[in-house]
Amino acid sequence: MVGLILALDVMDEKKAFEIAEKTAEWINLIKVNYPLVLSAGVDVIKKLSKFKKVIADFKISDIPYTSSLISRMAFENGAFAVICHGFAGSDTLRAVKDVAGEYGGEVYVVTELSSPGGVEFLQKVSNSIAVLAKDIGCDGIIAPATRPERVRELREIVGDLKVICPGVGVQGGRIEDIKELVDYIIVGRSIYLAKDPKKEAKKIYELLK
Ligand code: BMP
Repeated sequence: MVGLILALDVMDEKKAFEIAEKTAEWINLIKVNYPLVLSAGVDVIKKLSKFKKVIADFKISDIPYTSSLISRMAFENGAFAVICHGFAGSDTLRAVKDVAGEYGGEVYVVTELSSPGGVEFLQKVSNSIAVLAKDIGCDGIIAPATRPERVRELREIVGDLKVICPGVGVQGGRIEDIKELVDYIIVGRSIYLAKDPKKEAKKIYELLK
């Protein structure tokens, strides 16, 4: 079955806990990004980990040294995985992977963004990024639910690496178009902006069966 990752891009810690608690039964993992970490502090990762394991989506894309410091912050504070940008290159990916290895953590690599701008630059190199992620031994890639044909091609490249797809719901991606190709989907606004986040998470969970 495809897993459901809740993207908790809210700015208020209390609200984040509320939604995590309400939806915990129907989600597999939580993903935090800058909006929550910058407003609540990096220890929010540890606090949320009591509900589900947390992926730190810092889209790491700096020089290797700085990237390794960012990765260490994520893992020291309880993350089980980090997300980095593949365009930063093999040295950065290796640096992030080395740090992850010290913590038994995982590394996921963005290929092309799910937003329209993802085709402007990233799409031209996203197949090569997927090859790199596989060669370096990362745990998986982030691929765009908004472009199922690209998810198919990227899946073929990475084989049994995990494929995680954001872009379902508000961005226009549809579960039925990618379900057979992916390991996890990431859903944010459709759940945390819903009147009843628990009901919405359950609805999405059922669609993933
Ligand atoms: P939403 O379901 O509200 O569109 O949120 C999607 C989440 O996935 C956001 O946290 C966003 O940063 C992330 N994301 C994305 O939407 N597209 C990508 O290509 C990569 C991402 O990490």
